[in-house]
Amino acid sequence: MSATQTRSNAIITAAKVLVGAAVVGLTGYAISRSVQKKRSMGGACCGCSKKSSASDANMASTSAAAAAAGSKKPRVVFVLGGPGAGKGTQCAHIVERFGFVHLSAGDLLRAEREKGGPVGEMIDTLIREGQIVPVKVTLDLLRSAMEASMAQGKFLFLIDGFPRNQDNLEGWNAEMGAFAQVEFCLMLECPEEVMEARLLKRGETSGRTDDNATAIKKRFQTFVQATQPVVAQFAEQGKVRQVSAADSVDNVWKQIEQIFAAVQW
Ligand code: UP5
Ligand code: MG
Repeated sequence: MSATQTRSNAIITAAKVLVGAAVVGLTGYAISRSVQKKRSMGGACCGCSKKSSASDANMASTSAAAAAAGSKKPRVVFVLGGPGAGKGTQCAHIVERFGFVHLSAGDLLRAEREKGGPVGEMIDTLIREGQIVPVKVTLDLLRSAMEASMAQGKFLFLIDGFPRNQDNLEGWNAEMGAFAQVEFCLMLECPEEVMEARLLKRGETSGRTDDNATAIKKRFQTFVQATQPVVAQFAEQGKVRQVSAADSVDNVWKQIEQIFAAVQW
């Protein structure tokens, strides 16, 4: 193993320990809130006969978020597709035409990386390697951004580039499942050679640390191994709307516009 790889592994391990500690801290916080709430209700969970349990902790944090935003549920469309499929490009059109809030998980992570520290270093390393950041980090960023928009009365969200693997999906379901309504997953289907050409072209000016031939290959591998199985699960539930994304921006948009226009937002 090279010195660079050893250092990268050490950063990832240290940051995962930190993220793990944060999870324990947050879970403890949620449990203590849950216990306090139940104590004030005489030990019953909600006035029903169900016994209180620590496993209600997730529900406690979820319902706290829901209460903070009032009773209206956010409606979410996940936008998935390989690296360079055009997720960000098409999300901009959807925002303009249908008034969604666009949250790119990758953009949120890149902004968080700029804050530095061990978590920033972990994000930096994982993005360069085309690997997926632990769900706790991404979900905290997504939830904060959603809550900020909901406080302004915005309830329609495009979540771009998430969930990317099983860990992401399970984290979302546990933390947000009861809080947000997932309408469908928009899947941008595009051959690798088309995506690669787009990303290499963009890499000439983007400054993105993962827009180079080596990182692009790793991103493709991660997409096939980790993200496509998640899309397959949405498909089993009849929740995938697929478009062919290899065409021009305008022609891809025409397909997407029809899909969104068919829904009452
Ligand atoms: N372009 C777009 N559409 C075109 C078209 N129809 N015809 C011709 N050109 C087109 O487009 C890419 C380029 O192609 C642009 O130059 C565009 O003009 C052109 P873009 O719209 O940016 O495509 P997009 O699919 O958004 O590509 P992006 O590179 O953003 O996809 P990734 O999924 O790789 O990137 P993301 O930012 O989502 O994630 C980056 C990394 O963050 C991940 O690899 C991972 O390490 C990490 N991450 C997580 O760990 N967890 C998450 O939940 C999310 C990200
Ligand atoms: Mg993008």
